[in-house]
Amino acid sequence: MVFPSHPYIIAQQDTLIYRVHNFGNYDEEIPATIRFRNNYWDIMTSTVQRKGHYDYYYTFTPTREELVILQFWTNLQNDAIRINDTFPVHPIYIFPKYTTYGEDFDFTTLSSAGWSVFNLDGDGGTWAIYTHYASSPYIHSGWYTAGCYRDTAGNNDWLISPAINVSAGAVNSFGFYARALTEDSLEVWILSQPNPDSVIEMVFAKRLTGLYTRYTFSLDKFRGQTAYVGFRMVGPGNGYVFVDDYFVRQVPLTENRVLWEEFEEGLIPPGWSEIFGSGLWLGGTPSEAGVPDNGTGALIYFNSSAPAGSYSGFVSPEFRVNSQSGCISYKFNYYNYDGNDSVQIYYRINGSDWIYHGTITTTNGAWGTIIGGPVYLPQNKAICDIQFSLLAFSDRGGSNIAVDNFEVVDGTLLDVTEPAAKPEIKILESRGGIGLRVDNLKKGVNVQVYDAMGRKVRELNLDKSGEYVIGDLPRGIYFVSISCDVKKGKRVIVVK
Ligand SMILES: [Ca+2]
Ligand SMILES: [Ca+2]
Ligand SMILES: [Ca+2]
Ligand SMILES: [Ca+2]
Repeated sequence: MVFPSHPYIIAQQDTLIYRVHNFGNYDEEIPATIRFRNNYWDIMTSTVQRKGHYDYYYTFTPTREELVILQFWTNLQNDAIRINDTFPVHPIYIFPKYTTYGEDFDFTTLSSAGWSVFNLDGDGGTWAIYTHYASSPYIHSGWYTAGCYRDTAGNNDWLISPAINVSAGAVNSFGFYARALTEDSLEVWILSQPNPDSVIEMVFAKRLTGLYTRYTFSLDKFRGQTAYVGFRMVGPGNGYVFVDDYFVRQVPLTENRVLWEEFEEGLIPPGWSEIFGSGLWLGGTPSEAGVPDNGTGALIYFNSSAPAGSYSGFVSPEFRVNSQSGCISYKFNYYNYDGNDSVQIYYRINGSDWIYHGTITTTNGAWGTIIGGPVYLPQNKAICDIQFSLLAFSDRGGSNIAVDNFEVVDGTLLDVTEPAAKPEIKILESRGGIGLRVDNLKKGVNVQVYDAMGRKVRELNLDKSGEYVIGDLPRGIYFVSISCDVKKGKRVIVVK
């Protein structure tokens, strides 16, 4: 088998070559079977001449991020050596759409691919490429993986990636699969130079188990800079840590976009994450989501069959904006056929508390477009780090909520004029209740309080600035929704 187009990336056409050799003394017609994922094809090669070979080309265009199983075998009845007729099971990894660097560690050495290794503990064990063999199937894809062997006296071994030019004109992220032999610790750092002395930030520190797990991280706080990713094996080890199928993904940004996501991976996209819930936001095709095809491929959806009141946040990368306009706006495709399930839209600036910006419910049987904003940025800060969150609530109904083509722009998407002094509502914890302080109010606001089960427990309309207390609430966690765009407020409240 020959892999001329690796790495394999969603939406890019790929080719595999199955090469049938005939080492015998006679020309042969050789029946063969190809396995791709769980599909099998019986093929008859044209005549394979004695001492010659025949190339069978298989072309495909990947549509989701996944491990694909390949296998190939011929079927000569009278062959004396059957074992060499089968190409062993060979998993290839399909990288995300817009992968600009995909490393399966299968056809290279670490140094020739631009990776550097620092064995700072000075023992014999460090990062290298390890192979798959029958008793040690430690690869994620192909036959090889990067790995680090322990030393019982302690480990401080770095594997540092090639340089990443974190583009100001792209949504930048990286990801990888990692596991331990049994249990061992791995750290992941962002570096400014290919050297362990130049650490900027630790993004990951975890005791890995023996299962390969996908981890992804945004690089959009480093837009316009050069970064390196450093994998560090730490602590006394039990065996190996392995890293395979590392990638850098850079989604191009056009016009005034500052964030863009198409959700083509069939998984949580690189750099995005889920908070509060687990496995309630899912990637997939429209049919997997149970929604009509909107014509733009895969999407992300919220499982509304979860117990009523279940909720989960779907969080964008934190992305750096050097705003020309002083405000941002957002837009996405949305589908929610029926029920009492809903999505609350939040954003935050420079790591502030989450700020509520609106609630969307059903779309009456058709895909709709949600447009929000403008969201004004702090006037004294030209560069801001921004993040969005979609907090969805389940009604245990059958109709899921689907989202696609999420975009944030620098500027406005609608011709909306906002008042100069923005309304501001501060939410305060108050014994047995929730306190509100309201300033700069020009038109009425509607305030709704939900309990942790998603039930609305209070609603009030405020028409002037001042202080208010929503009292007589049992102890617990409450969500506070406010109907207009306000500057700052703490939205998740614990009543004691
Ligand atoms: Ca070492
Ligand atoms: Ca591999
Ligand atoms: Ca899509
Ligand atoms: Ca629904």
